[in-house]
Amino acid sequence: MVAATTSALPAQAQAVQQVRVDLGQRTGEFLGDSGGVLYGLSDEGVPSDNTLEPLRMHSINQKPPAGAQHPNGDALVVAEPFFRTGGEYIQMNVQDMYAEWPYENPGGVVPCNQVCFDDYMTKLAWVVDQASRSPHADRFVYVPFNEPDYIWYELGTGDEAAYRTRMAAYLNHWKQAVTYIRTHHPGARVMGMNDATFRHRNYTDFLTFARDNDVLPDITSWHQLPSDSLDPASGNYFRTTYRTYRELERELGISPRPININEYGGNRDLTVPGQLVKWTAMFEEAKVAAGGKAYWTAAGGLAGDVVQTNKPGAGWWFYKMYADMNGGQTVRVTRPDTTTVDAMEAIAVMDDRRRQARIVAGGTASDFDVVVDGAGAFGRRVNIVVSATTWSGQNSDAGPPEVLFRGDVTPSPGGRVTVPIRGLDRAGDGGANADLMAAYEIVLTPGGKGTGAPVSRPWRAVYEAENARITAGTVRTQGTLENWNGAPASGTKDVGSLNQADSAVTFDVTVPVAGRYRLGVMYGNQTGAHSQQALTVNGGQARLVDYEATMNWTWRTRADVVVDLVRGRNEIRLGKSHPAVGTAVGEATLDRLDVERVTPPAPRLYEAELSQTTGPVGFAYDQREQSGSGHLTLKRGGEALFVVYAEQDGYYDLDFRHSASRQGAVAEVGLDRREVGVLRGRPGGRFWDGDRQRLFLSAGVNRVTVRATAPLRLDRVVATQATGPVRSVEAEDAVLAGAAAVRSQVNASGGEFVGGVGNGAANSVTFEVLAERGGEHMLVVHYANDERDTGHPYNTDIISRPLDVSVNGGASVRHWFKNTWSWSNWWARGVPVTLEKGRNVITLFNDPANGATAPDCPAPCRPVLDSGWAPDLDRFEIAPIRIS
Ligand SMILES: [Ca+2]
Ligand SMILES: [Ca+2]
Ligand SMILES: [Ca+2]
Repeated sequence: MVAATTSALPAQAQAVQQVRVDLGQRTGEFLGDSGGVLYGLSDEGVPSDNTLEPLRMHSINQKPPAGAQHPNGDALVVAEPFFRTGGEYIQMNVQDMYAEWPYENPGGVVPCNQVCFDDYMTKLAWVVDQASRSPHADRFVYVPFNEPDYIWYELGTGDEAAYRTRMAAYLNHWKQAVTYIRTHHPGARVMGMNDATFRHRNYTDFLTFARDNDVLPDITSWHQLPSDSLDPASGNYFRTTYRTYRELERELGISPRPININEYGGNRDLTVPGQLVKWTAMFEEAKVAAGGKAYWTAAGGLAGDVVQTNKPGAGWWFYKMYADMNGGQTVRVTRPDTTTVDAMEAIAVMDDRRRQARIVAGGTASDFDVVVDGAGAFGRRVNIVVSATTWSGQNSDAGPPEVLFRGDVTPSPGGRVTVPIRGLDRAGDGGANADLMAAYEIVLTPGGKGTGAPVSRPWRAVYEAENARITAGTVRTQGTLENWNGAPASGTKDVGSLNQADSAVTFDVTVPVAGRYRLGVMYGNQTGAHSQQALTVNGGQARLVDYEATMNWTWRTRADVVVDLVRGRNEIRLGKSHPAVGTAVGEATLDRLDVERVTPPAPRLYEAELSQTTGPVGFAYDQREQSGSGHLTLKRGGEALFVVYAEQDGYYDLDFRHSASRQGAVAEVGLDRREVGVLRGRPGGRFWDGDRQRLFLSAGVNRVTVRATAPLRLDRVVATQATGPVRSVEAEDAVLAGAAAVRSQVNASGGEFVGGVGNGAANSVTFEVLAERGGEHMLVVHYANDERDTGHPYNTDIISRPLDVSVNGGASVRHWFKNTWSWSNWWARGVPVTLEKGRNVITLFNDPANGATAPDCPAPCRPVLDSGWAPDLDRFEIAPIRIS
């Protein structure tokens, strides 16, 4: 195996920039409330609870019940998953009752006139009626007007006379709306003024009026969207708008409101860890009580951070690093560059209870040192774990952050530790330097005890398509500081228009040894169906590489191909055609080629002391035999939550390392909040015992919990791929009823699928399963769904399709299947079913009678919330969730 093995921190150098962290200078409780999102949830289960709970999200912004603005994301619907996974409150943009963007103005004039406002009040009355009767009534926050500087009132005008007229109308309407809400929904919170851009003039007039008329917002909100939000020289720099706003409150004698920057970031920022750290660090420094990613593309995926429904992108792992700071106190961070737009940022916390310091830094292509003062608090030896998550494309999943260094260091006599952050040890383009698109996490704990194996990683290289040899193709620049709402691209560029017979991109790839390598082609495919390119390695046998459809040309995913390479230089060509295989179907844009040495799948290790905990849990760092730097001491009711990553749907062995003084069951093991087993104490033996659970995990993230029923110590969990009794059934082999019919599709398993399911229980798919034992099983549904609404200026308006699942004729359970971008993209989603021992009959359908409706909603609105159709069904896998 060729690997980059690290047993020491990289050498320190004189010339690199330094970010300083002083663990002795506390700046307040870590809030961690900026992981919110606009339309990040679209349906029950989309995205999955697994992707929500570990992020400890504070607030989200969704449409009011039955709103016409988007086909999904109804606040009442997503309230259930959001609140059960720990969310605090949901904002509703009342005007999202309207269908158009910008919102249709029923009066036809600016500012909104009486016709307009009367119509608005019918909408507001509906929203208040629905929200106030919800079991979550106290957790909805009203946003009466959205971007009034732009919509209906156009308060952003530079014409002072027009401004005064418009602002007077707006303030009058604000007062009436807020009064209505507070009268009819006592205790409800109101947020405003929610301008697209913060303006001193507008907020001065708004706050003065609101103070004098007793209609102050409970939460103040505005948006920070363009890159100048990150520019110290700009009036729109967030640190400036924040300071201006707080000064305004003081001048006006208004008590400090919580602030929610409920839309932040452009497309070039979203999904990119190195950009996300810049935004969240500013918000955390200001102790902004909440912030949310903007909605530029598609609903139901946390603004691109969740791929499909349960797979994490790199951005998801960034927000997990951020959430893991929860419980700490922020400490002083001194940035190396406070004057340049888009410069690096960092957040740092000290957590006395856990005895951990956590730092997340990044967003720079220049190497840097993290200089930590106050590290003497951890003792004479400090354990350091450095890991990184870097951009994985908008629609391809990312594994857990890669550990770059793990080991003990000795602080200087003054308590200083310097952690050099260099490249990700990748060959090829730019890999030697710190990664601009990456966020780096540094965790400090007491060292000196425990065992940590040196870090071993497969050899990797990255090659930008725009730097390769290009024939009949066009290099395009994507998201940049100036083009802030362009999609991000690796190196800001990609290669498109590869649609001529001789179009090709040829990479010169140099590898250290001959052998098998995985090529990760980062591409975009807006053709709506699978497309292809002809691949040759060193002029050898050609083959066609298949590319799933993506949302558009710049919404990238990764196609993996395994090839044999020779030692030294290799020529890898991706072209439109090749004499041996003919012309490829369709076309694709190319952003980057990742090259990775194929190594055997390695177990993944999760240290308990780095897990998320609740209840009576202590952190100990005193056992010489422990793995990592420490372990947990759980008392009855204490819980550790591990985010366990699975490359694919399938069985994994989970090995729990623990110790207890009591014989027998000492803890419950949970998978995705279902109990699946117990840990047993074996006192008198070795200090650390092991228990193994073989569980069926879902591709992406899984929540594995250990909840103590008696005191125990918990050291770590190791997950290793395993095998088990997975049964597979092609949908076309099932019993079809009614309109359900077999159809052909080249990318479907077996070349066929079943369509026409839906619009009544009679149109169904039924198949039998023999279960060796009764209990919970996972039903993995392979499906396609490209239903969309009529379109939207900046969103794809995708629609999730429901499937009613009935076992042995019992009551059906409804699950939602997210849009797959194309009718030929076959994705998989596992849903739990309970089977009896022996023969079981599973029936799938979509009965619209099982869908939610809102028959009395005021037009334009959506009286029927769910699609009447089921997704197209390709095949199913059925597997017991746990096998002993
Ligand atoms: Ca590129
Ligand atoms: Ca441990
Ligand atoms: Ca099939």
